[in-house]
Amino acid sequence: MHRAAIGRVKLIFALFDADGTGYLEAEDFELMATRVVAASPDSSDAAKAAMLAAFRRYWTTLAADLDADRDGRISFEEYAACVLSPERFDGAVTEFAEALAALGDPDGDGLIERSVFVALMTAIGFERANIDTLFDAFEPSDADRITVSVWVTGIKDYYSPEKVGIAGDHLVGEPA
Ligand SMILES: [Ca+2]
Ligand SMILES: [Ca+2]
Repeated sequence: MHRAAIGRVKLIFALFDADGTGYLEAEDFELMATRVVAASPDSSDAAKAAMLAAFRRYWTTLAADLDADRDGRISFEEYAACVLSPERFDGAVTEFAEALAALGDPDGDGLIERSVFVALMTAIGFERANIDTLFDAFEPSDADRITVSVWVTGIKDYYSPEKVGIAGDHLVGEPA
């Protein structure tokens, strides 16, 4: 696997371990869902509920497929196996991507302002400088907005181990 994909997997594991125990557990996903929803005060209750459901589905999908030793938590070694069969996570990742991007578009015009993007990505735990670089890589309009569909695609690319040279690699923050 390409180094960039390994970097993406390491970073997302570290961020999803929201409580810092060194393992992914159901509590991590509840905690992160709470943070992300709190960062989107203008979103509808339905959009917030969809985000929470997406986090929970993502966790149950990971737990069902990757918890090799069945201890109810996922170690990094267990998580890294997700790159071997990414197609098994397509549905959960798509639901997650669509729910997150929808939170970024509370007024439903299909566009996401930089400030909203930064708030959500900061809630997930990414570095501010990397968030801005990613937003720029999505080629925002003159009004500094990106489309919901560009972000959805960007999130799905991030989780695709075969993808190299993608915008999401800016999040990993290795020296250029
Ligand atoms: Ca944890
Ligand atoms: Ca385990």
